[in-house]
Amino acid sequence: NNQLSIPSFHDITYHISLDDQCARIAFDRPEVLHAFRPQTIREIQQALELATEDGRVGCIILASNNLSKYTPAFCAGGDQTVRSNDGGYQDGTETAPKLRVLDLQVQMRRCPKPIIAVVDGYAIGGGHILHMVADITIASDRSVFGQTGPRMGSFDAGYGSTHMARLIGQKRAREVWFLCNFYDAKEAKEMGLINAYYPTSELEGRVAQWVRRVIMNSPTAIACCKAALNADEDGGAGIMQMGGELTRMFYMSKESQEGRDAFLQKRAPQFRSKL
Ligand code: 1HA
Repeated sequence: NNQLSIPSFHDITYHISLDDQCARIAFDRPEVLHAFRPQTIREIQQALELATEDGRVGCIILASNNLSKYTPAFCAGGDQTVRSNDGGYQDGTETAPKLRVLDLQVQMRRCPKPIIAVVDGYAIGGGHILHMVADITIASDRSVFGQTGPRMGSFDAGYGSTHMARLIGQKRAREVWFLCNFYDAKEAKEMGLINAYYPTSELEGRVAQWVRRVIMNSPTAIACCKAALNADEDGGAGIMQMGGELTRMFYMSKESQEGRDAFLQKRAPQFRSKL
């Protein structure tokens, strides 16, 4: 019995759809446009780990739970009410101020399963970066994209800058950061920031179509494609990720298992390479 127990979350919701072999992690702070505090990020990290390890899950959705009485949003970035003067964000769950969202970005990149960001409304600041770091972004036509850091005293000089430039080009990335303009879904699609956008009423159904197409395909092939696409820009860390996928597959071969068995049986290995 490998049923995983799901912890109780406060700032997010976590669901698995067995029909679609899909986990849905959703921001659940609509009253602050899903701005994230350390607790929010910590919970997403836990949920992402659960989804990654759950053999029933082939695809992971990162979305938000909007309510009609609030402005629709995917995520309005770091919660500025818990931004400390000591170099990070700190709430009751954190013993020191940190930039925990950077760890989440790395976890999303290293997750071997495809992550689809579903953006319905504002994707701003650190929230905008999370959708960029996801593998695929599908948005509603009422979505708004942009960075605000240089306007309110912040910046992301990691993926938020370098990956953005890979997505939309150097000139456009400089415009996004230097001017802090906001862009609608049509502009975001033209720039290459998102894969597709649909009327809000159709979003859920369209996302389900994308998910069904993804889960039809080989999870190992997808994991290796993701690792290779990451390796192209992640340097040594990217090669490590791709190398890890290779090692995992090698461990499944008779040749590799002979090395382990010979060691355990204290004899010389008899390798028969099939290559
Ligand atoms: O740059 C980083 C990082 C860099 C390196 C490493 C780590 C990083 C981690 C995080 C970040 C950042 O995310 S910096 C960027 C932080 N985010 C922002 O600057 C966006 C702030 N929000 C807005 O500019 C506006 O809310 C909006 C343009 C998205 C929407 O405007 P609108 O429709 O007028 O709504 P608004 O009334 O402003 O927002 C609704 C409620 O949500 C407000 O609360 P209320 O007055 O009703 O009590 C508002 O204060 C709250 N809210 C929105 N965004 C945030 C927020 N509260 C806290 N933090 C927020 N980010």
